[in-house]
Amino acid sequence: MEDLRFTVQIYNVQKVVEARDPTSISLNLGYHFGFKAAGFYDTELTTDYEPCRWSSNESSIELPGLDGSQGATLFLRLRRQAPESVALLPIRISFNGNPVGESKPSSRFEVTKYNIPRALLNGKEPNRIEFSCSTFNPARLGSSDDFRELGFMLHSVNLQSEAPINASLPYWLDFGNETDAVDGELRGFYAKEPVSYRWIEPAAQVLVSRPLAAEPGLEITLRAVKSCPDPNLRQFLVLSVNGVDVGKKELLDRWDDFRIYNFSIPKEVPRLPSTVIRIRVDPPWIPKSTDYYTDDWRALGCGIDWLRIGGKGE
Ligand SMILES: [Ca+2]
Repeated sequence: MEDLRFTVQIYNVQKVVEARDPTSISLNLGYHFGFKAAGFYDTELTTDYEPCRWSSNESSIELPGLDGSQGATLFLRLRRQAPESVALLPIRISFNGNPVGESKPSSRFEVTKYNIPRALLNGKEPNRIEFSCSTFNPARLGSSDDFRELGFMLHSVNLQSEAPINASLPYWLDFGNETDAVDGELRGFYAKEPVSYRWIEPAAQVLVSRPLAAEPGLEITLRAVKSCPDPNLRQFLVLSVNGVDVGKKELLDRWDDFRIYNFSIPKEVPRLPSTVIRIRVDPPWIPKSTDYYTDDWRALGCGIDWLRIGGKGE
């Protein structure tokens, strides 16, 4: 069988919990240089310490082949930052030589996505993404001593097959990973913690650009931890998939003791082109100034290490 996915991370060996996932290809430009890329400057850190690479006016990346029997979604996490006097034209994006869209990123990193019809996907040959954009030269504008021609800042790229999620092609998302916000569009998540997980707000959402297969017996598994360290405050994890509740489980551990929670996906859950998972913690932990447990005053749902959708009991 052809591979549908692999994820590349080279700087944290611990997080490779599962074998290669064949349904998507993820690339973090900050840390990974294994794929052929042209027209990008060396890695640097933004003022928010996010790794990225500036592009020049023409740039490209070659990703490996991805199963061509389904279409795919291309996700880009990028931003653009230029002096106000610079008129920025949209970035033109093509895929294997065909235009697939334009991007007008803001000055904050945001994820944009593009539909890649299956006719454009290469199964065995590399898939080439090309960017074309206007540039500016900070030194020439007198705003710094940087003489480079700068286009946009790219953080990461993900090419995700639209193959339905089933027992043989599960979906896997590692929170706290460098590309997690691209691999599953995240809402209601706080910034990554250094040890590869994220806290959520009282409610959060993961949008997966793949449908659930029609087959029965699928389940969602999360590795999570309770936020409130006070054992007298009982907190429950409440999950819904595509708007249908799939269960409520008490969060049993605290501090650093993550635990695995399973939720069956009933057949009543609609099968949609994208799958929306809503995660709620009831009640959330909203620390009071008198709490001696913490110096963290955020409203916290729970901590989540990873999420998986696949066959039961694997
Ligand atoms: Ca993790």
